[in-house]
Amino acid sequence: MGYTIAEKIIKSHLVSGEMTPGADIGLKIDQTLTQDATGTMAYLEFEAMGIPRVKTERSVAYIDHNTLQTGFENADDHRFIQSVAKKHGIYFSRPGNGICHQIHLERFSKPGKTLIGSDSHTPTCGGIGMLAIGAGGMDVAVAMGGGEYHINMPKMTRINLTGKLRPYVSAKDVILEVLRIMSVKGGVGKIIEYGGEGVKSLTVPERATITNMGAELGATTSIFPADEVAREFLKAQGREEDFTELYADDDAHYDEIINIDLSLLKPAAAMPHSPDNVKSVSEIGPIKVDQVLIGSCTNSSLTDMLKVAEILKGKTVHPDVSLGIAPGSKQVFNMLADCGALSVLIASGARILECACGPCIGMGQSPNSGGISLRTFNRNFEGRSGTQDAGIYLVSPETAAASAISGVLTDPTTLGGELKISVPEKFTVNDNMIDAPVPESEADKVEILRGPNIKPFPQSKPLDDVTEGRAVLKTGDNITTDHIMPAGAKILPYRSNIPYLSKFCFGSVDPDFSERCKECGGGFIIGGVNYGQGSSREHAALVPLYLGIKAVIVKSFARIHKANLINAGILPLTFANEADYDSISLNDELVLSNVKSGIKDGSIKLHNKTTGKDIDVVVDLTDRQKDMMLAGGLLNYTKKNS
Ligand code: MIC
Ligand code: SF4
Repeated sequence: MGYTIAEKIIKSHLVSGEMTPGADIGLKIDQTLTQDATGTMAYLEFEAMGIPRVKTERSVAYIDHNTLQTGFENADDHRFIQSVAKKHGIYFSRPGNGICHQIHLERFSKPGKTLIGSDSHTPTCGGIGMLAIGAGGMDVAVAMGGGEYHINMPKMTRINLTGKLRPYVSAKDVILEVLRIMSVKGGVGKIIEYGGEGVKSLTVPERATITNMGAELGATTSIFPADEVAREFLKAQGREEDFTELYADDDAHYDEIINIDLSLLKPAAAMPHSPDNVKSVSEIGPIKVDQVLIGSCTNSSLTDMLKVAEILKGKTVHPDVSLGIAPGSKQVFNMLADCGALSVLIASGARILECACGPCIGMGQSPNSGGISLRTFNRNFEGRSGTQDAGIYLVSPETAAASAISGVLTDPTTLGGELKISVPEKFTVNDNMIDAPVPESEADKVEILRGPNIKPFPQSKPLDDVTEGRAVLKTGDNITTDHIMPAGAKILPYRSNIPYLSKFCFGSVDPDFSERCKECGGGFIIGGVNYGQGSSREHAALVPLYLGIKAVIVKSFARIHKANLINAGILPLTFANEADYDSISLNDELVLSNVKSGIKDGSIKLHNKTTGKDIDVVVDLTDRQKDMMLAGGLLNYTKKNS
């Protein structure tokens, strides 16, 4: 039997384990990326490992998230990351150069290679045939040090694309359709591969929009074949030598097949407050819009921006709408300026934002109270925009631009005609904002610049065999890491200060959580299905660790968060019988007995002292994860084994 694209890459990078679905596999990692909101912690962890030089083919540190500098904290973190990068062999993309995923795709992506990044949208580079996976910062630190990256061998889903998108229907509408079909938990434990005749009609940036938002499916990653279109993209970037052809074998086996006819798709929107709450724009109707934002790692390519400029040409943004546009990279920004499209955007009244994540992570541009904001981004979780009662709709650049002019949600296909843009054959290549590290022989001379905001991160200890505590929180389903550890302009500057961050943990779910943990000396969190979906931020594990959380007991977990809990030495448990979720209430006193042998055997007894009930909980860990839990987390495990 033949192999899928992902299986081919896994096979050529397999260091340990067997390629059977669910089994633990260790992969050799060729490239890593970090961004600044997760990077400071990842590099502190890398330093703690004591390895002088990264062992990957290419590691890049980007500054793109924390670029609103309202105090010294962010700038200090940037300096810290810059100095660590210089010393330890990491390329450094300076603030202003753009969003990590967009730049990585343009300048460093290579079909057939492996990439892990401390950001959940790392699968963007799957658009060119890389196996690109989002991970916790500690996993990235280990990979930089030459260690394997472990995942459970995913199942393979094939999405067959036929036909061709109609004018004004966009790659974003394709992934919104996939989200509608599969839901935010439909991709858990799977790699989503795209294939079929329809693939040829999609450019690499369009493919990258689709793989980027595969993160919202909960998928391990998404990937497209590396075909002639991929070769052309690399050639346009002056990197044709980085091309390798990569297709699935004709007789490759897929566990699931989904067919999508591109020609039937309509412009769509994900309605508040979940990326899978998808309807067609025409079905939702012409709701009044207060804000439109175009950009983010999902939709900020030159193609996206040129389409927007074409729609805005000669028009003025509606008086009741604020339109913000953030090109994804300096390359995109430069080329927009050179071809005159930037002038069109400015003339329309758009507020041009710097090339960065910006409003996508709540760094500015929060909507008005109860405002409706259309965004070309990938997440619309409640409160993420910085305005708790705002309603965020995720749409394509075409829908965003058409609605910015009309002031109401507008189906762009009603504009009629063709949407003609011309993308140059050669991109403008200027890597002057990417600094190379110093040679190893000069590393000693580089001083690490540590600002006062950088505090030591919490160290975990092995769990006691009898672990007691209260249920300090009980949540519902689909809790995101934005709920656990919110982002936004006010809190993000403290990503390297866990004690300060801890005050905001679960703030929007239960404002007393942090205080309660302090009073009770920590305890247990009880949750529903898909607990920890969304961002890869390991702070959503490190902060609970700091607050004394010993175990999280839920109906099911999202992949990256579960790995982050294990890395932090917090026990991830699931109910053997989901109905038992109802038998635990807030503040109940719980006891886990036989923890150590239970970790080895896969099941632990949970006793609810308050109600007297015994509950079976499952410890679903690979052998390596069991050893990690027994050692007290990844850093202790790595120290023990090196
Ligand atoms: C996000 O989109 O939520 C982020 C900010 O990019 C995160 C990483 C973070 O929290 O720093 C992600 O997606 O992993
Ligand atoms: Fe940045 Fe938003 Fe992309 Fe996250 S999803 S990397 S915050 S642009």
